[in-house]
Amino acid sequence: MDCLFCKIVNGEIPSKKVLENDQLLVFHDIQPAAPVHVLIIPKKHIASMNDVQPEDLPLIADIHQAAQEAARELGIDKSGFRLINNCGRDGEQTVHHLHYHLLGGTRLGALVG
Ligand code: IU
Repeated sequence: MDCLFCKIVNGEIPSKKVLENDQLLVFHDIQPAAPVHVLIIPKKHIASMNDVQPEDLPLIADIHQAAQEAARELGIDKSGFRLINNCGRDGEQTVHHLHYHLLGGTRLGALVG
């Protein structure tokens, strides 16, 4: 499959890894939008949040746990962070392999409100 993040999972494309287990990979975004910007991805190819099936839901819980662990590892757990999923065209999703952006290291500003 011609998926960039599957190639990162397979090691065909190198990445700067933060955490890895059997199900998930956390690595630094190549174009950081904040002082800390990593991506949390399932190793399983799921195209977008719209494609998450009921049997994938444990993975979504694992992603939240990985976000906590990565935040601790990267020293942003106390100051706080933002976890974002972009889905589909209007969500500006550019890589069609489910991923969550973990951003922090500065005051990020309000998105709403
Ligand atoms: P998006 O949510 O699909 O818009 O985010 C894709 C992200 O993947 C974006 O922040 C890119 O900088 C990032 N990325 C990457 O880390 N490595 C790559 O080789 C490519 C994109 I292409």
